[in-house]
Amino acid sequence: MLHLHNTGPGLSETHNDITVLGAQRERRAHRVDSRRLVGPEEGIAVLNDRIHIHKTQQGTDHADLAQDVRYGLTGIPKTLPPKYFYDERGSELFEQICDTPEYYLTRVEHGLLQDVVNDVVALTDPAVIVELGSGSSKKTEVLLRAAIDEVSPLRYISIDISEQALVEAGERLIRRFSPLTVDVLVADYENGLNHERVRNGEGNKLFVFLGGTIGNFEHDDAVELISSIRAQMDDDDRLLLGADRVKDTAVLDRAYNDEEGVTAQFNKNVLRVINRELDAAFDLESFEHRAFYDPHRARIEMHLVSRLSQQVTISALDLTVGFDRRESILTEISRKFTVESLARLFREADMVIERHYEPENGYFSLIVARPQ
Ligand code: AVJ
Repeated sequence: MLHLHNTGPGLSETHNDITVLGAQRERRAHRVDSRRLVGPEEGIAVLNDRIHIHKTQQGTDHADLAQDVRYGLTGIPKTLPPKYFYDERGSELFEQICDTPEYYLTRVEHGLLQDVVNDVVALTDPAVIVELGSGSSKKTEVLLRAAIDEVSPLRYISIDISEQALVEAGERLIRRFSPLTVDVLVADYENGLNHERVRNGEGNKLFVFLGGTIGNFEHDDAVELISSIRAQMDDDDRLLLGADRVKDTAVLDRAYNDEEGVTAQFNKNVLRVINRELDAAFDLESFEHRAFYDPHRARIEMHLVSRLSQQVTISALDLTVGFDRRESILTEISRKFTVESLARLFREADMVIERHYEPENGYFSLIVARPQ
């Protein structure tokens, strides 16, 4: 039996997916090498007992997309929120970006985490790990491996809007780690953080926000997000945050303009999502990918630039959007930090930096912070 904690209306729409996922899990579970599992009753029951999937209706909803797209494409300048990149295809493309030679972030963060993880675990001694924006949870394995021990059970709560990536990762993790239980929250950050699974539960919590995704938020929004994490923290809880650093412009520009063009496809994927979900008529060929580092604002800006003057209809919104030639949509900002800007960020969120780790080249930061 798959445990389903519904926290919103409209479950019937998604209920079928969940059932199918359960069925897949059972089929796959037969292939699990039972020697890798601990306890007398191995197999499906144990596996299913250790993973719980929770869907919150908000944040993954159609109405949100419609509202955000209308707002973003009727404003000046035109913008779209980056969270809509990540449908199944977009999440796969992002995984591919991480493997490009130019995109150093994932590799540098992963290596740094491996170097410091024992120190982080000794310092934070977590019973529950709550991860925001976990995606495929690959880096999290490093943390789980270090945090898990045979005596005390470890709970992993992953929060992401990309359901497919999340459930696959959860299944992988319960097979790989024991005793570990997994709660998958298909939700945006706000709804995920307010979920009863996050609010309740005993033992030290370690909140985790990796990958440099904090850079997607304008300063004030980043302060607000960290403050809302802080609002869920007790004195002994900690936040582990990864942030990309200001560095040579050429290195940054390259990371968002890979030779193979994976980032370009990822960028255009948001138009596919809108075409599919809102019955729109974006011609992907008529937009080009543009990403550059703005040193004054210390951020990458990623745009989709219209190659020509054109009108695009979005049927579900009853809307036609006009583009001038070379007019662009800002699809993502990715802010880059300094030691000082990070200190300020945490200070404004009423938190204290307890550890600040960086590799020798200073390319990336991992920070452990606690409530003030
Ligand atoms: C997942 C938000 C950290 O900003 O570097 C990668 C997304 N965009 N290439 C980033 C992204 C283009 C990525 N984050």
